Amino acid sequence: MKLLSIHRLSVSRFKLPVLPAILAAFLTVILPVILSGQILACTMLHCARAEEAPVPLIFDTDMGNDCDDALALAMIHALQSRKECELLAVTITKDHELAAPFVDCLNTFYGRGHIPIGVCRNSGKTPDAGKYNQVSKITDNGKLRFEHDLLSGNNAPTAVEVLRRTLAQAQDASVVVVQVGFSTNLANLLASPADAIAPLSGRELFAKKVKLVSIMAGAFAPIPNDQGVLGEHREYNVAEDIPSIKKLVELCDVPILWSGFEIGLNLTYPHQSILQDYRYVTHHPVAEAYIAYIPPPHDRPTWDLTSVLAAVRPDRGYFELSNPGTVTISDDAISRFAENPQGKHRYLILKPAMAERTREALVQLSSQPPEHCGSSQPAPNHAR
Ligand SMILES: [Ca+2]
Ligand SMILES: [Ca+2]
Repeated sequence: MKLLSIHRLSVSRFKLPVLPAILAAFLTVILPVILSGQILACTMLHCARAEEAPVPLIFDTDMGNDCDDALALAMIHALQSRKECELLAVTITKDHELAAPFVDCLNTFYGRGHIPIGVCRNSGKTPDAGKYNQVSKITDNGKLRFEHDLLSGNNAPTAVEVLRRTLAQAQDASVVVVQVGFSTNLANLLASPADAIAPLSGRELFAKKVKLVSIMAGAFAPIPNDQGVLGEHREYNVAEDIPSIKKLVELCDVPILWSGFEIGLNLTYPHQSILQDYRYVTHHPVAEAYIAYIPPPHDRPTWDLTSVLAAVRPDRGYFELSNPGTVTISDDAISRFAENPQGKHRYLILKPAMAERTREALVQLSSQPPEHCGSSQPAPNHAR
């Protein structure tokens, strides 16, 4: 008993002075070390982010053939406002003179109407007007609803000229090209000779300046046909210009990241977002384009948006990637992938568990208001 009580006493004596000492040591020595470590880590993270240059990006689009091109361009502007990318130029593969004005209209809406636009004239690729590019022509009381100064693609330079000039001015191995239409422009660029703009051939220029092509094309999983039977899929961007995508695959010396048809198909854009998230202005060119293309309620696949997200935010776990390999395109527009450790191609994989988070990122980015919205300032003067 005595021993026990002595023991108890010694324990309580031990506790009384030692616990506050431990607490004091924790507060004065250990906690500051932890906090400073965290602050240091945060500072390093912040610095790393701040020093990380925005991804220089070229957007090559068949604007007007489906509304995902418009959503994808809106996303690029949001990512540029977040300093995650810089849109260097837009080139167009839809051979109709209203595609370029609609692109300029969107760029101007987001305060960047000065961005160069190049067109593919007389290619004969989808020469119809499309369902929404005429949104750029809508007037209210005699004034354009969506201000812009490129009123016809006939007034724009060719895509090859814009691509050559943009790449010639870029840093080596820096540019990401996001191609979400046909491969017509890139094939023409890769076949272009040296000229007054650059002493390199198109292929040399591309290999020197481009670090990645992020392309929405092909299919890398079985796709249901009209009867619901799974099989190989002749994807639209491939089928519309088979010789050009074959040329791209053959002559492109930099990695290509493929977003197959199945990715956007399994990530549909919620039409509720079109009805609700773009109401920060009375008229929104992206929402009006979507509605002109196919009115809600319809959840359109996000094909082209996925190629933007994968290009600008590659490390955020939105997608998994295939092993390296090589894609080949058949004469009847089927894309096939063969694994090969030396291959320069990978394709995106969407696991069901990732879908909701990835979809929400696409929705939030494409519906993000422009920098000048919410302030009393109009869009900057250089916007046109
Ligand atoms: Ca303009
Ligand atoms: Ca497209």
